[in-house]
Amino acid sequence: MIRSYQVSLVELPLPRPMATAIHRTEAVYCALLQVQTDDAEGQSFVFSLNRHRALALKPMIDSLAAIYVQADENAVESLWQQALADLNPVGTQGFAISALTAWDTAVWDAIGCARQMPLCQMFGQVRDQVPTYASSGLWLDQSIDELINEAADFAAQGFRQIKLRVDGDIQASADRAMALRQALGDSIGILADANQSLDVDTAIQLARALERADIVWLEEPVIHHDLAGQRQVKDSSPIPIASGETDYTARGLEPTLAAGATDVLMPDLQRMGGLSEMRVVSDLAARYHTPISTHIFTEYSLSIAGSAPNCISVEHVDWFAGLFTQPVVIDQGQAQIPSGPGTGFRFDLDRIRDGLIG
Ligand code: SMN
Ligand code: MG
Repeated sequence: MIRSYQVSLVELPLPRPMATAIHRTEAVYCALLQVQTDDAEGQSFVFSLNRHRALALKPMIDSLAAIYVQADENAVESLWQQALADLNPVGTQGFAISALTAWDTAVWDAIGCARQMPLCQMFGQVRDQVPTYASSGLWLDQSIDELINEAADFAAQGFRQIKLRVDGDIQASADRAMALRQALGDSIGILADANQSLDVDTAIQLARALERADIVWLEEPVIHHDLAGQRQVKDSSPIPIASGETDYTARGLEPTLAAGATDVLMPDLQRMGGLSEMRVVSDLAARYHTPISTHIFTEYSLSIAGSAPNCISVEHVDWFAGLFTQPVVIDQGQAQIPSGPGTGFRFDLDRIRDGLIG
């Protein structure tokens, strides 16, 4: 039975400020959840790029305690359904789903820890490593020299793919991609993320301009709900399109799949509602013959990547490494699926104390 829980709020400064077409921040602000069952402690976190909003995550998480505390943790999927119904009056998107993510992920972790088994194994392990790409860098505000230096650092850390942020300045974006290609040679994959900043015509032109740099994919070319527009970009694009990080729950991603609007679906753990729904959305994507690549949350997404046959890669951001006792292990471009119990990642409680904001 789930007996008790605690929420802690932690600020993690970024090594380099993030700058995409729509995001700017110098730190990430995390809400950590620890859940005690009779047999184990389960852990999880969700986050915001904005300090005030991270503080607002705590009451949302508290609001689900009435569903989870005193419940049998093994009923985790049924608890998910109950929590979703309970959240219905405030809407099943946004922070409501973030709070559900925190509970669902921590409860799964507790189940895995109690059984001394990695979640990936409980979910049906299909691989012990998965391709990954370096994503916490190559921001829009960096000079070409800075991009090249950072890309070389990523290659030295063992990455074989990196993600560049692009925008509607087609010439500049293509020049930056080409400069990376020339500096890195052909052995490194370059992905490009436009963060929904383009109109359809600009996206089609940018995709053509990026073709010369042999890009792996163009991510979120247009606003996420313009599925007809994104389908048009996909149909005229010489390079694959990836999207999905902005939508909530598998139901929220099904229209993207049904519209044939993406080549690769990128579910985000915090926007799915936790590991239960990450499994659901992986299966759903498989029914549409669409591969998935998980969005950020590298540590926790590895349990899904190791068990979903249609998962082709995980995005790697190092922002959350400071929460954990051990890092994600990257070897020759592959992230290693953890072999410890639960998610395989435990909070470094001493280190976390330094960043506590609530
Ligand atoms: C991104 C967006 C928001 C938070 C982190 C990262 C970005 C990505 O779109 O895909 O890396
Ligand atoms: Mg993105």
